[in-house]
Amino acid sequence: MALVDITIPDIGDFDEVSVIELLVKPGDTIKADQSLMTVESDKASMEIPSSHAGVVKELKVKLGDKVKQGSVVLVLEAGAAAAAPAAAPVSEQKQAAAPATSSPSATKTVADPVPAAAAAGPVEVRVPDIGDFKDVAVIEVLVKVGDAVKAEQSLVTVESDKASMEIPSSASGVLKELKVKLGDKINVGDLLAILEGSAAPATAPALAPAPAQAAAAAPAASLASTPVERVPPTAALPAHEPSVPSGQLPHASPSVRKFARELGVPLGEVKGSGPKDRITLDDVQGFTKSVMAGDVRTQAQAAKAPAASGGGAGLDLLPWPKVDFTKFGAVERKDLPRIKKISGANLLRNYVMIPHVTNHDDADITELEAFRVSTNKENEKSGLKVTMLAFLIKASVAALKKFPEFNSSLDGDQLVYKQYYNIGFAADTPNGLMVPVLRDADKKGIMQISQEMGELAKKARDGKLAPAEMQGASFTISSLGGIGGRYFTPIINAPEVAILGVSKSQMEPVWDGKAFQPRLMLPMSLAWDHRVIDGAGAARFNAYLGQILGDFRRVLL
Ligand code: CAO
Repeated sequence: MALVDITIPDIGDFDEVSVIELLVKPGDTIKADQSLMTVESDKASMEIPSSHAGVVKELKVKLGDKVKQGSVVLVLEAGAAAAAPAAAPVSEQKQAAAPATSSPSATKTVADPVPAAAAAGPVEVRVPDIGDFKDVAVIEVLVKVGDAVKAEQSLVTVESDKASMEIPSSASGVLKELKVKLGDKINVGDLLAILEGSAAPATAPALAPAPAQAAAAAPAASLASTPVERVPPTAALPAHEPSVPSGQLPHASPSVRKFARELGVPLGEVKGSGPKDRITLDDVQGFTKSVMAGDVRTQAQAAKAPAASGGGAGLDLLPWPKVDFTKFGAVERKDLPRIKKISGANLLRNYVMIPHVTNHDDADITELEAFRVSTNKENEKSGLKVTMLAFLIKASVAALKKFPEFNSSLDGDQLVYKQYYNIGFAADTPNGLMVPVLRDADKKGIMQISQEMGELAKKARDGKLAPAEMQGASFTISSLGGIGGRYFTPIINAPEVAILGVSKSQMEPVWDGKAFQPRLMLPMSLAWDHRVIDGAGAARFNAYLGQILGDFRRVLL
């Protein structure tokens, strides 16, 4: 088995190009013409093909190395196939291709160096030698009519499926006419642009004639451009199958790649806005801005900070602290009651999954409380006590009717508006929090609501609530008024979208425009799901509720 040095073939005018990607590794079995690595200049990127089939013995270059024509990049143990290589060794090709005699057709395409004296008239800029490539697409137009163009300034970017390159101007001047547009297919010698007032420098680039032999002798895989002196950077495009280990290379011109590399932007993560999702300079800039603004993270950043990586893949919180409490004093352990275990899991889910907001407000219940007390006095003998919560349920139904989204549930991208008004109310029981549901509150009077509530609350305390009596609520009220406190943030009982928390009312001085009046004020805390309800809606709901509680006759309106 012969060891063969694989060298960089003729790559045109490039003195040195950087190795930006290695596509094979020692031990790999490769075919003739298979891409070994990608090299890049500031104008073009190209893949370097293997001239032989065989097994990679040694890589002679690493990422970032500069290589040029003739550099040994790899040692290959040539296989049987090597006996009849698809491509002649590069050194042979070069010899065969070396004579810089122009083919007639190439000569036709050459824009000879323009003497400065003759530079005033229009100058045709043509597509230089682009090697074996035919019909490459214009994917970017980098100048516009009226632009002052310098010699060697890139005019357009063209791309095949194997490489991209920028086509430079062979002269300087003002761009009078652009002869190509996006999507055009171009070939060597095609007229690209007309410049006016050209003053081609003594070193004005001429287009490289493609040696006739090059095309004949070079294998399909070779980089067949053979530029002559003063040739602008052009790259022949290798006609070989790319072999990219992990997915496709991002679509971008060499200058964009260079720019991205300088900024440390991972091109594979940038979404291209150009034709065929090609990444433009603007895309790279936009991506950089987004990362800087914290709108997106690169995969590398996300890997370093998985907690904030998003994607909904869990909260990734710190582990719960494990403390040996006995180190600090005596302790007693008891199992969490069954209801607390169940309600705890529900509360946690609701707390974490719902974007809660709570609006606090006060309702003036001075008259309502007076009415409630007198009603209870009147009904003392019946034994039925009217509670403030019964009024709150009735007032809430009126507000739910006026603001129906509060009586809805989120189901995917839809809101389910309920036509029923079943009100859950939090009940404090020896076993923990339970939420019995008072059905069809809209169809019941205060007395009936008070009575049913009392029965449900008793059942809850006695642990006798049937599952059906805790289901089907469309809105919930949690009243701590009988206990105390001022405002709190209740947790929404999913899949409901709002919950009203009520705290202990107390007499407060309220300004009536002339003087402070003693008024009984009820603190209300309305927590709502911001996916469904907006702050303004919540404020209106609270205000309306306050109006009803302030004057219950409004329920009738
Ligand atoms: N402001 C001031 N006093 C109030 C009041 C309020 N907002 N609400 C009720 N009260 C008074 C009542 O007037 C009653 O006083 P009187 O005995 O002098 O008439 C006293 O507080 C007790 O009321 P109650 O508790 O018997 O009746 P209720 O309708 O207010 O409440 C129930 C019933 C089942 C909701 C209640 O017993 C209960 O369990 N509350 C706790 C709810 C809870 O735990 N919420 C938190 C959930 S989140 O963890």
